[in-house]
Amino acid sequence: MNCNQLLRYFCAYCKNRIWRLGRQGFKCIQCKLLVLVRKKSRNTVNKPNLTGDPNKPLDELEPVSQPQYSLDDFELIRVIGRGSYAKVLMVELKEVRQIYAMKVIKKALVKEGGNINWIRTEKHVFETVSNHPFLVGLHSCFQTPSRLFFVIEFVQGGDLTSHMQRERRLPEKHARFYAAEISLALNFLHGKGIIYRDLKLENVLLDHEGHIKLTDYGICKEGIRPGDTTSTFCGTPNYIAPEILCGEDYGFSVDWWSLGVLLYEILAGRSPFDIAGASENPDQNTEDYLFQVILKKTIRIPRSLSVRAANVLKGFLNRNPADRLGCPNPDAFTEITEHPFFESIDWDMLKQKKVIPPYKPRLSSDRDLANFPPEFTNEPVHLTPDDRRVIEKIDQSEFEGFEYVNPLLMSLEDCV
Ligand code: AFU
Repeated sequence: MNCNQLLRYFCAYCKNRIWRLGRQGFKCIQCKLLVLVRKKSRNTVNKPNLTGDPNKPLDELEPVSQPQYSLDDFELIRVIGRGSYAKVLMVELKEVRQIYAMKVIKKALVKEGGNINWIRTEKHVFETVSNHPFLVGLHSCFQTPSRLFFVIEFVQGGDLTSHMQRERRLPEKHARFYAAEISLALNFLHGKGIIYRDLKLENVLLDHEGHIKLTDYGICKEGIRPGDTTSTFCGTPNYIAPEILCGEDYGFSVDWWSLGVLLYEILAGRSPFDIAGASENPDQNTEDYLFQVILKKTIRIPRSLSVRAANVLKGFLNRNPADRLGCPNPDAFTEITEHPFFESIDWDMLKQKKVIPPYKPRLSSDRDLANFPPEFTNEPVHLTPDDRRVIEKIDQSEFEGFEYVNPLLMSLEDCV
């Protein structure tokens, strides 16, 4: 694939110029209606210009096979994260020397539970949210006999865990900015019928300017209409809402609880469920004990916080989801935007990324290591060679159609 293969395309419906790369079908950004493909190159351009002729005929269009990436297209640079099922690498797409994050999942592990739906969900959520300013977008997907690969836009500033390790706690003004951008991201997901279910410091990334981007859609729940509920027990212990712990059906409310926990953490410099001295007492170090604390212990708000901050925390950390800030009715988001804590936020400006972030990550180059967790920076990056006996047991039909390329993400900024 080559970035000089940018051709001229126009949406047959709204006549707007659209962009694509290689030989892939394309969706119009303006009306989001049509997927177009064209048989042959007419104008090969090096720099996109937006003044194409919208009246060019579309008669040369025909469906073509998707272009595909493979592991050979990437240089693996280093490990940046590791979860139970996946490893996340920093990689470079060699041809355009562009840095990406690559989530690598072993098919053998995916299949262990007999359920590969979460992979479909992760991919589908990526497709749904790519191009939202505060949600990490997908570049492409491909597979080898042993593994699945998600190539994800690289977010350069690292995550909020590392930021908090440097800062300990944030001034209310900074915390307000992050909480407000996260709220917009959550509200967008909810509007798409998606419960995020994994909001935590580690999943909040900062871009080069300091705007937030949420990542990791592996445990999202899709297809939730207002008022719908689900019941799977999942999440990261410290952030799990009481209604999940109680085994009750739950809805979007769980994400606002997690935002409460996260906002508490960045304002107070510790979790609302930390117990002083717990580390010395083994009984207080268990997950069960933590769950009891989440369910029952009175949450103490540090006196140093303003009344407004204390109130917004109490609002999100309300154990009754029906009374929780942002939850009671379908239009509950205005309850958040109109909360006194957010009074100084211009939500329209914020949505357009026009509010200047309180902190700009320091980056010397796009391979800068400053924001990397030290435990990973020395870890060698390589994928173990495929083992025939393992691969033979994999039902490859489960992964058919996993390949994907997102033409919108690849278009302008990455290819000029
Ligand atoms: C899907 C889980 C994690 C991810 C995707 C990302 C991602 C990204 C940059 C980073 C992650 C990044 C950059 C620097 C540091 C870190 C992450 C610091 C220590 C872990 C993360 N499922 N990851 N761009 N797109 N980390 N904690 O999407």
